[in-house]
Amino acid sequence: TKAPVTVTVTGAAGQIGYALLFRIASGQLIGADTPIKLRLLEIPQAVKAAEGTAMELDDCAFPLLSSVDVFDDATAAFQGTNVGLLVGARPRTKGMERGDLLEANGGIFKPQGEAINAGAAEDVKVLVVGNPANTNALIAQSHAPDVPAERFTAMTRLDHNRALTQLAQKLGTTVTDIKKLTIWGNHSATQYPDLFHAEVGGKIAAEQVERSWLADEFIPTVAKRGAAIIEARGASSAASAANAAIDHVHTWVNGTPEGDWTSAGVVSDGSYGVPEGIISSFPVTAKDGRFEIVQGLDVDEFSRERIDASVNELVEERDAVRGLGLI
Ligand code: NAX
Repeated sequence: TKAPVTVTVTGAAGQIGYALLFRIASGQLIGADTPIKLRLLEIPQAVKAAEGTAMELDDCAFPLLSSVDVFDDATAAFQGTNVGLLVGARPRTKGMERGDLLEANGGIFKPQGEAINAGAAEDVKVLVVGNPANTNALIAQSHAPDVPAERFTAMTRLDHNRALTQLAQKLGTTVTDIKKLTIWGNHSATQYPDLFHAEVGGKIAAEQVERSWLADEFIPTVAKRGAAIIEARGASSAASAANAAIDHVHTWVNGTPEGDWTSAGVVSDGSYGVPEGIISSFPVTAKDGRFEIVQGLDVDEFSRERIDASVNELVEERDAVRGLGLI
């Protein structure tokens, strides 16, 4: 077996945490030959519940699980972390303005960024799941000046996976036949799932569906799927979000297959006119533990408009957190 990987999960007592931790401990995050040391971070009121989950993890006797520790202090929780899964966040409650939401999350992601900067392992990789994920990732990243910015990412893999299945069901095929699908922009209702580069059976997906389906059904269904899940389940996506977090990190560590890519929120290098420094979803490949933005794709007017709309929202969020002194 390989050297153990230390994984810190925040919001460990939440519903995504409960769906995520057992899969990490069973070896699905990194690989079946890598032992895991789990460090769980919660707020003081939820530490007892996190300890309960830790007891259940013990009771699974997972062969790969070397240790489980529970913390209510970020600096301690991120000591030696190789993979940080930042799931805990402040949800928007009734009557809350966007500024209040960003400020409350600044109070979470600033100290977590500082803690990662202070104590995480040299090779730390961070995935932010907690919403607003892209901007929370930007806040954490800006408080970790000693960590390469590219190690901070935001999750759009759930949107990517949702889009794969919607398309597969439409074409009566399977998700494994679909390559090169992309989610662009923000993990929000403005996101743009792109079928103009996606291939199904080697042919462009957008050419295999009616334009009206693409514009009026596919895009809104993917973008509003989170709300549809809440409507149906009475609770927000949890197991599917945990699954996407597993996929994101597994791909980051183990790479994308030749001839395919995935979607992730990564720091923009200015590609495709996305302002440098914001954390936006792009088509990305992964190799040797690094994400790279796929270059050189043609972006037609239909896509341009939608990418710009979502990127503009990210720029507004960045400006708002800048105005609040959070970055
Ligand atoms: P829950 O409310 O069930 O759990 C959140 C947990 O985070 C709670 O146990 C809370 O005590 C903890 N927490 C709050 N502040 C913390 C802090 N400073 N340090 C450590 N823990 C803290 O939410 P859950 O359903 O698990 O969702 C978690 C986050 O994921 C939410 O922000 C949610 O909006 C976001 N999502 C993101 C998705 C994505 O695709 N990027 C999809 C799923 C999900 O909606």
